[in-house]
Amino acid sequence: IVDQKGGSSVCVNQDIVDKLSEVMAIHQARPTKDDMVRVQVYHRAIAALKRHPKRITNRDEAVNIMGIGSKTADKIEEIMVTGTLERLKRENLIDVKITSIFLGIYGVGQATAWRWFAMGCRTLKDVLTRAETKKIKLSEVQKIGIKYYDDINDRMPRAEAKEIFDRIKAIALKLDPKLFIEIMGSYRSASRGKADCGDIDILITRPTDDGRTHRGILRKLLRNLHEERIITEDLSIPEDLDDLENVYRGLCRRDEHSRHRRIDFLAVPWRSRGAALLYYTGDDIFNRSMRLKANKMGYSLNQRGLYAGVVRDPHDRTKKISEGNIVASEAEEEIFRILGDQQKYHGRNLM
Ligand code: DCP
Ligand code: MG
Ligand code: MN
Repeated sequence: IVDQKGGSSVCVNQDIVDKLSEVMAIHQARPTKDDMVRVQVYHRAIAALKRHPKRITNRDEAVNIMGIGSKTADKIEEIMVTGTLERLKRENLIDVKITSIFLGIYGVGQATAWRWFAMGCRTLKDVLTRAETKKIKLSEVQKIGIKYYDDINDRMPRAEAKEIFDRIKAIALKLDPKLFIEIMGSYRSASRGKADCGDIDILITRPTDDGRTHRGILRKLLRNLHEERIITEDLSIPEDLDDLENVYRGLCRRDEHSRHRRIDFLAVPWRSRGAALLYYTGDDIFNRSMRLKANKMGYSLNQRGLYAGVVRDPHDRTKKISEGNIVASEAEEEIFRILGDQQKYHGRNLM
């Protein structure tokens, strides 16, 4: 079973992490709401275990770790005592194994993977054959996802991410020397200490004190990167490339002998840079816990800023009745200060 995030760093409780990851993959492959909830539960527990510096020796130690509930602690105990989980021996894992192959295709989600499995597809070749006979309609993005399947599912050494980023940064600064361009994601987050990156995440913005913005820069930059053959494929191009706030996803490579790598650009208005830095550094578990903490304190946090006085529809928590007022967005430090001192635990270098 492939770990979708490819988390390769080894920790002192690695055997437990591995078994829990196997159970998580079972839920990940199946399309019910209940399975989706369980994926979150395991994802959180695994992240907490990876951060825990000491070897766990009994159930009590497990249950005392933030992010690990009593049912997960039971499972951890079972792994410690028996070396595995009864559940894993009982399961017929064929659907899990096959759908996890399909989920590795960029642009394929759980519903599609499941549908293809139910149609009888067992390999990528089966999918391509059915696409030829028009039984399956592949999107352009899914076609790219299959063509570069191995490259996209591989992780790159940090040094390669840095090399590609440095070239991009030089090109970007030629377009506008005042541009703020930084590499984010797993590369930036020091405490995560990963030796490799799943993709390259780049944040773009620009100070506005001279009355100018980064409007239009992303369009020019992408054109140059295509010309330089650094970007090789577009996966998602924003509707309006000239907006100040934009997300672009694509593939890139260092040179024609290198593998293709995933690359994301996030452009944000200068005033949102703190919230954007915070969000885009992650990881996703950390972000979720920060958002939860904000909600508990009566705030609302997203990649644009920290808001007070947001009123949500009690019947649909995703709907906002009132937008609230922005209380912090320009500096990461300010958001951390209001929400409490979490940066030490996360080990960031604040910008
Ligand atoms: N992010 C998030 N929630 C998501 C996806 C992303 O909060 N569902 C945020 C946190 C991530 C950042 O965006 O750190 C970048 O997303 P990536 O998917 O690129 O993840 P990482 O860079 O953290 O890991 P990887 O090395 O696998 O790219
Ligand atoms: Mg990343
Ligand atoms: Mn990314």
